[in-house]
Amino acid sequence: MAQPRIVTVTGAAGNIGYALLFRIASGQLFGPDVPVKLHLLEIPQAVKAAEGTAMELDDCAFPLLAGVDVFDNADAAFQGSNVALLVGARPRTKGMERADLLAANAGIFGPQGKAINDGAADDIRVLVVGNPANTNAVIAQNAAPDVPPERFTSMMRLDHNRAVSQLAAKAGAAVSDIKNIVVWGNHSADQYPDVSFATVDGKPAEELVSEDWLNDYFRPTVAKRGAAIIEARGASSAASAANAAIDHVHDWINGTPEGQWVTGGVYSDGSHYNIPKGLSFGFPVISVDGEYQIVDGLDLSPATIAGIEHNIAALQEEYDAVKALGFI
Ligand code: NAX
Repeated sequence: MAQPRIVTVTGAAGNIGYALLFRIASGQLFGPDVPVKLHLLEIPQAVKAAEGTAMELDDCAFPLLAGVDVFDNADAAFQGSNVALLVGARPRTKGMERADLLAANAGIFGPQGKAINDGAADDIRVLVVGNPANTNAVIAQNAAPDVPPERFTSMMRLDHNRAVSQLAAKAGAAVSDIKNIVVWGNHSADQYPDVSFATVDGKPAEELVSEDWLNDYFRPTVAKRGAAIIEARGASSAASAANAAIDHVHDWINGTPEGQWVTGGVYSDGSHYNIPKGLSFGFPVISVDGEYQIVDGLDLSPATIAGIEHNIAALQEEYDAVKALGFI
């Protein structure tokens, strides 16, 4: 059997972690022929819970699972990692200022980025899920100067999947008939879900849905879906977030289907769509030979450009704030 791939999952005892780990162990991240070894990273208070999850993983007797180790130390947890899923984060609590939130998360994602820099495998691929995901990815990436910046990504795939599902329902089409939606920008209510280039069973989506539906229902529904889930379930998205994380990494490693893009929160090198260098931004991406590439040269409508500019402003403000605080 092939050498096991090491996957480090932070926040392993949390809700998303619980929805994620069993699917990774069953082979859904890399594919059905690749064994995996799981490294679970938690804060000391949650190590016991993570150990309980590790026991359950053992009890599944997954043929592809080559082992599970639990850590409360980032340097050890990222040693030899091929994939890092950074899920654990500091949530915003009542009365917390944005600067405090960014600082608390910099205290998590800075050291984790450094541990990845110092100990992960050369092919390390990082997906940041913990919010604010885009800026946490920037913090981790800046703490890892020896890792190519494109290896640090942020999760926009849940927003993408939500957009696909909404358009399919409206068009009365199968999800598999929807192609080339993109959600530009930030995993927040600022995001700009865009169907300008989308097709439904080969037909342009904009011929099937009205401008009013797009403005009044589609975009706000996709952008505020996380809040709607909390309202309905009394808890935030967990299985759908885990599913999106698996989609993101699976496609990164195994490639996107011919002629189709997905949305990825990826590093901006400053050369695409006037997005400033250094941001982690939701772009249309394809994956070729194990690397996400930004789909370039799309002819953007004025509305899309305005949506992108709004997201640049929001993310640049967070970027400038963490820079001013000395975290990058
Ligand atoms: P939970 O609160 O259930 O779990 C978080 C876990 O992270 C806890 O077990 C905690 O002990 C652990 N943790 C905290 N600091 C840590 C550290 N320094 N090292 C390792 N572990 C640490 O949250 P959950 O529902 O699992 O959500 C996790 C994160 O995903 C949150 O930040 C959430 O906002 C974010 N989300 C991001 C989404 C996206 O699309 N980008 C969507 C879903 C989700 O809202």
